[in-house]
Amino acid sequence: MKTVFSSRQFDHDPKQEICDGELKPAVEIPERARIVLRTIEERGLGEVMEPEDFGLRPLQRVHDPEYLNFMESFWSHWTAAGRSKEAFPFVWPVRTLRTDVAPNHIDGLLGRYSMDAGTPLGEHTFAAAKASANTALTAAKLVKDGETAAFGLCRPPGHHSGRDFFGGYCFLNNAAIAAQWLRDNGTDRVAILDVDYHHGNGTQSIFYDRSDVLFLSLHSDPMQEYPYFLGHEDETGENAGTGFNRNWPLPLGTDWDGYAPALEDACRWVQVFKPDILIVSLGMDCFENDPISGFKFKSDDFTKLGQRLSALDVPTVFLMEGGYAVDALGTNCVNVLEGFEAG
Ligand code: OKP
Ligand code: ZN
Repeated sequence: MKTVFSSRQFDHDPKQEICDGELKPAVEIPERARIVLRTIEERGLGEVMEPEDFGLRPLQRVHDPEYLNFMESFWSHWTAAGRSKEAFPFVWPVRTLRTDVAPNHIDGLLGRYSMDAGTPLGEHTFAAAKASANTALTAAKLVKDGETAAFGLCRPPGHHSGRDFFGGYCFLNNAAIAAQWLRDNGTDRVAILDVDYHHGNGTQSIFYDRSDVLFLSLHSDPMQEYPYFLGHEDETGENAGTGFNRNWPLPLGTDWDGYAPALEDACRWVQVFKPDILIVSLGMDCFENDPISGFKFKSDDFTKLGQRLSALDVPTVFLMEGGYAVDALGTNCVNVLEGFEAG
């Protein structure tokens, strides 16, 4: 299987994040990509190639132009306000506050275009996020042009980012951008299966009213896990998209035996939908030793996941999302991809 990655993706290098009432070392770090690259090489998964530059157009098909302008100009506004370190939002337009007027001040704009205070934004963040989106697009193109599967080593990840906001370590929704690009380039039906430990709220929201892109997500129950405000079982789509969104919220402590029946269910939905291409939002944070997560996958379970997806017999684009047990991340990720190839 071919892997796509750009060294520009290393340039988003956050130092700290707000977590548990403290500033802690960031977990969504460049080392995540390094260990995956090293394991791909060690295990001979296949060629690693640079992404093509698809320009702004595919990003504009998913994200709000004002949001993209904000991201593009963020660092110059931030430094003009006298700040030099990475930024965190701290005020949001919640119920009773106005969203119909955009403030001028950078602190107001940070709140307008974000969902949480846990996602550091630095000088090179948006350049890295664009490279990550190009990685996703290039992997999608490989599969559209006939590869059985391809791996986009995306980081920063994408699935929490919506049409006009960043959050959950995500700035551009790589899976949504790839899905929309496929739809715009001759692919009729796209399914997105999100197996990251966290619900893919951004991806769900982007396709919620559409029947041409099926969104399926298995994740930790939002009653007790980030992102808390989306990902329940009763969210099944709206308008034309009614019935084209499915969530499997699972309890803390879920292991492979608890996960497998939900995965079977999701696989049946894929089979009924008959996508031309499947996009897998591939998080490895269901791993038992993940520092911020609460599931109990062993490394071998990731192989089983890959094998089960392979049995769907659909051309598949794997796009990396989360996974923060850095030492095991390469093994767990390549286990999925090798499991898919062997299955
Ligand atoms: C991104 B992805 C822990 C804070 C957790 C958000 C988690 C984002 C996960 N104190 N912050 O889905 O892996
Ligand atoms: Zn996650």
